[in-house]
Amino acid sequence: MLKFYHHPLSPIARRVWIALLEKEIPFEPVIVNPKEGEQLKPEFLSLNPFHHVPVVVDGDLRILESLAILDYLEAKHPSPSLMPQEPTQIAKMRMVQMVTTNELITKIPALLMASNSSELDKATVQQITTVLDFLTEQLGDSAYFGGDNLSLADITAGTALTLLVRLSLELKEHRAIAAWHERIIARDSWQKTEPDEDNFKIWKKWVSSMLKRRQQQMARS
Ligand SMILES: N[C@@H](CCC(=O)N[C@@H](CS)C(=O)NCC(=O)O)C(=O)O
Repeated sequence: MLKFYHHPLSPIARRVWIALLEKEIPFEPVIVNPKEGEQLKPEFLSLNPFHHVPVVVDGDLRILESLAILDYLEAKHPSPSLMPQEPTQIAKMRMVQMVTTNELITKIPALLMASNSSELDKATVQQITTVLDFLTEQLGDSAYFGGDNLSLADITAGTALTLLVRLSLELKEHRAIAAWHERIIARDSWQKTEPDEDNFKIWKKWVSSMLKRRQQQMARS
């Protein structure tokens, strides 16, 4: 059976978790707890030398990088499809995945360090607004980024947006995205993978202290 190395509070591993649930692929979960430094142990480093979850092991094949894993799952288990077939929709899907990954997830530290969105610096607010404007344009009048059905774009953008909203991001200026977000979080796969309040607080505290430690290390060097 496919082995899924992850941590339930990792927003990036959650992309793969949701795809596994949406496709109803049987898997064996293996929890790698970064709080205990488990991602740095030799056993895990032999799977991912960059010490990140998620990792998937399917038979002899080991795959790291969440987007590569999503592509593999789609190719190996094409039904139900999470990949549009039409060239324009494929391009849109990949753009949404990459913009979310490169332009939005990078803003998580700023949102974490601010107790609410009014404390954010102007450049961060502008960047998030630009991403939300872009997502609005890509969504258009569709229910999902890939058209009528959920796609890998919704999974990648949806796991990021859900987290940012929990960290106080407001979507009221982006009504189409707010409605799409409501649609996404109502799905079983989102409900089953959403951390409860206690675990969310633990994650926030842990990531904040890790970021503070990194800032101090950088200031010293
Ligand atoms: N580019 C990687 C990033 C994965 C990633 O950053 N995972 C984080 C959890 S969200 C992690 O494992 N951090 C632990 C560490 O870096 O030591 C992917 O898409 O799979």
